[in-house]
Amino acid sequence: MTPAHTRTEDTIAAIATPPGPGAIGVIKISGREAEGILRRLFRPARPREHFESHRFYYGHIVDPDTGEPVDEVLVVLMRAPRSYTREDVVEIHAHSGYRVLTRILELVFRAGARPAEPGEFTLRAFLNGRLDLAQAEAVQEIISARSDTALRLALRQLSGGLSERIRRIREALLHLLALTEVAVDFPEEDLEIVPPEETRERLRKEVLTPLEELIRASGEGKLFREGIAVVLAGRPNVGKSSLLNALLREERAIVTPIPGTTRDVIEETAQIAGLPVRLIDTAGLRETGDEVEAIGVRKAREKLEAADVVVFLVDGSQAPREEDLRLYQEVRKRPHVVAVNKIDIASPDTLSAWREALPANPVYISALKGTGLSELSRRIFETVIGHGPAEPPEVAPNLRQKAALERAAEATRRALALLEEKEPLPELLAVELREALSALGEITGEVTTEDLLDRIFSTFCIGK
Ligand SMILES: Nc1nc2c(ncn2[C@@H]2O[C@H](COP(=O)(O)OP(=O)(O)OP(=O)(O)O)[C@@H](O)[C@H]2O)c(=O)[nH]1
Ligand SMILES: [Mg+2]
Repeated sequence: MTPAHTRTEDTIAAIATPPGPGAIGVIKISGREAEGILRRLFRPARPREHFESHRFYYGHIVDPDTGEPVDEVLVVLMRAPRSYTREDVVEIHAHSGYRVLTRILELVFRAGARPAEPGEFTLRAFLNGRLDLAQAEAVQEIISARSDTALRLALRQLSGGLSERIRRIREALLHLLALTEVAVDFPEEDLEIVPPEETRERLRKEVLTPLEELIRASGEGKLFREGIAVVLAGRPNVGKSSLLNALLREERAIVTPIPGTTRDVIEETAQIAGLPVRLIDTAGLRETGDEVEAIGVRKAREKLEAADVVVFLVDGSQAPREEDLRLYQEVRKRPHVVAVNKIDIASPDTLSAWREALPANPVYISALKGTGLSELSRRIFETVIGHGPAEPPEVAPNLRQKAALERAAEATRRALALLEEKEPLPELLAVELREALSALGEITGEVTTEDLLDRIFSTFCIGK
């Protein structure tokens, strides 16, 4: 099939709301036939010749062949260019039932539209210049945001936060490229038009440093967007499930004084300092003859391997045992926080024994009473981010954007290396600056390929 972005002449349509019964379901139509299709299928409650843009009209969708009403609806026509795609857009707000919506959609197709491909509405918004590529990607990120912070980051990207920074870096590069090209064209003048030190200084300050900041922000942004996996591990009965419940503020896992209570992996999502966290409670780690528990222990070890952070829990009311220390050797290979639990019933003796037994600086908590939990949260945050809870980054490039930023940074570093030489060749310098520019162009979409567009928009849902 020809890729969607080469068929922008077509009028496209799709159901824009999630499937399933609900109060309203929306069918979206975009393209030059949109208004014609509306006129063929919609019978307004009061007959009218003209539809004003951006106004709701009440009436019925009617099968033009039989005259039979299909549903009672509200419709709105948004004339180009004041619409999401910058084309004429019609929305039909019908009742959300599977059969109702598919019947209306069939009528819309019969009247001249074709099914929209995933992300095709947003693709058109991009092709028609309403959004740049980074903003188009932000649309998808808004939809899939799983925390308040992720949502805020995506909204900022949609309103052009990232694009603006890229634009500034590109401008600096373009300026330096222009100067370099003068040097290529008038070699007798040499690079002396601009002394290499000054070019170097500007490249570093206006290009490399901002690029490196964005690359770093991308790493943090990913954590805020996708969240982290925190595994609660330790011997049986140390209070892992109690801690899970305390952090969730809900009785999610069964807690009993019997060692070996949890046998399966329990996962729940919470937020720690704005970070979406998957909390994973596991079976207490021990040798066991019980077949079911043994499977649980195996699963717990698998989870340990995949954790972003392990909270290694010990029972502070009992003296350290050799098993604890052995388990700790396992855990310490992973990013971890040690938590000494049950401090509400621990004696000073056992607590100081723990202090000596463990090399790491533990957090003292009581899962039962809820003490020490904010300190524990802070330490979890620190372990993954490398510093304490702070404002998430202003903008957070995604993986695709990060790869392009890294290419641009590499080219900039090569340019800087060239400028270290005694007589830098302007031709070579220009090559690197152009490479950096083209990498940045891929982020906002000045430079695109069919492949790139397909890759980005095929991850969208249909109707967006
Ligand atoms: N006093 C006190 N008791 C606690 C604390 N945390 C847990 N307990 C008790 O310790 C016992 C075991 O708690 P669980 O949360 O089931 O322990 P677990 O680590 O999940 O145990 P397994 O699932 O068997 O591995 C229960 O009786 C809890 O009430 C605490 O901070 N203080
Ligand atoms: Mg448990």
